Amino acid sequence: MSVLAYDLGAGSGRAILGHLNDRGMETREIHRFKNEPVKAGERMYWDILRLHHEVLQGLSLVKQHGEVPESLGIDSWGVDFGLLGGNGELLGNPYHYRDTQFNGMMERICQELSAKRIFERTGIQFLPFNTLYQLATLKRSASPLLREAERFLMIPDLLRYFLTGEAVNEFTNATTTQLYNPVLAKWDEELLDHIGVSSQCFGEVVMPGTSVGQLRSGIRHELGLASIPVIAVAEHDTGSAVVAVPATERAFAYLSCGTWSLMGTELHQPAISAESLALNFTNEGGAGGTYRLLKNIMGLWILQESMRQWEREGQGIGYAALLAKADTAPPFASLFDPDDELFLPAGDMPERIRQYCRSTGQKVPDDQGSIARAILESLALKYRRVLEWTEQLSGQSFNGLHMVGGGIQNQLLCQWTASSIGKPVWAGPAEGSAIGNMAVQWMASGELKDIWEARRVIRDSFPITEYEPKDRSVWAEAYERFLRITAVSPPLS
Ligand code: LFR
Repeated sequence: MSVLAYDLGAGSGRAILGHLNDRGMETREIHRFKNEPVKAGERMYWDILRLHHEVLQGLSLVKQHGEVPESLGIDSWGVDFGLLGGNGELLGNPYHYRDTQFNGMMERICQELSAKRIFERTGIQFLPFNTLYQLATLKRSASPLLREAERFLMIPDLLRYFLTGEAVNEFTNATTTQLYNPVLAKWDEELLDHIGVSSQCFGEVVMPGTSVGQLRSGIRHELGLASIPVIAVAEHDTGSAVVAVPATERAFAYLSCGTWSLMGTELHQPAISAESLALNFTNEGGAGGTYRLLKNIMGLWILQESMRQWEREGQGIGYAALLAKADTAPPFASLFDPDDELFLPAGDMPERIRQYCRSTGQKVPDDQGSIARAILESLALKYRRVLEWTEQLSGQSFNGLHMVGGGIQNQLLCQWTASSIGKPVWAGPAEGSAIGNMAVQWMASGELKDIWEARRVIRDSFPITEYEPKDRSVWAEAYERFLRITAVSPPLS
């Protein structure tokens, strides 16, 4: 039985067809497209209509391949949204979470309400771009969008709405807003009241696996397609990725590695405590009654954005060539905290890294290889810090780390991560989010019993590469230095 998964990342999107039979799962990429943010004036937007167009394009390619999927699902990054007006039309273009208009709002709202109160109501980590702060910014700048808005939809909700005409909010993504109360199992009226946004805009929240409509007839006729049920999967890409972690043990640690690095473990209820607040961990909703106790780490964004900067300067370099240079650059010459807020907005990353190194009295990396090496080593060292915190918070100890997502194609990063944490890394599958997206569709149709059967089938269907730690003492020494340089302390303590 085949299903179609759309997985939209911050840089690109893909449509992947999955087949499930006695031999396991097989995937076939049908369509891959860019997802480039667009700057207009002072604002940074997502090109949402282009994304809708690419979704339709995917459907038409599926038809050309002679395939008829039994269902489809869409997952994407979290926090961002569109607003519908009274006539059901999209108001404006969704803002990109890295738009600088939201700067400073998290601090303001935390001062007004206290971080503790917000965390107790949501269990969600404090990131300056959470929907809570985006909406507060729009409200306080008297955005006309909020005056007209009647319906709030997250990015996959919105794309699903374009396909089906049904406006429904999905649970995993809803939790990323920091406006959803997992204890009360509903949108948090107190937080919405505080920022002055009407709770009327926020609809019913459905669980992953819910069937939420059929392709609208206009689309079916235009593309000559049969009716296809649209499933609300774990629509937050990280939620889908964690479904696809091929773990055997119930207590496992993962690192979902793409533009962001998301590291943590899976629980059955949110861990809302003074400790998780102090370490700024999150409790995002997952599929099958799970929660992800995890922390965002800035991830390969810093490397990707460095490559874009070099491109702008006419010094563009390919990924493989850059990693080869990083491999031969001097080790541990310059270390930095990837989660310093310096690295959040788009811009000249190599210069920001140099600035960080200057101000911490380190060697200033001047060539591409040294910069790439500094990024990858600093990420690997930060992973150790966050893995230790995950163990501390969850009271578990892990004998290795599962890495999923496109970032695992970076073998240097996988190896250095294993060396840094002193434990094996199991890397795979690379298309974690798309595969988790499919798994939820098969769970919805009863083809897969539950998340653990899904994980077993995934483990048997896709290659997993094991990396063993190397150079333990060198990495242990570097870690001590990393801790001193970055003085990595809980952001909210
Ligand atoms: C990863 C991700 C993270 C979220 C960030 C912004 O793609 O979904 O989980 O914190 O993007 O939405």
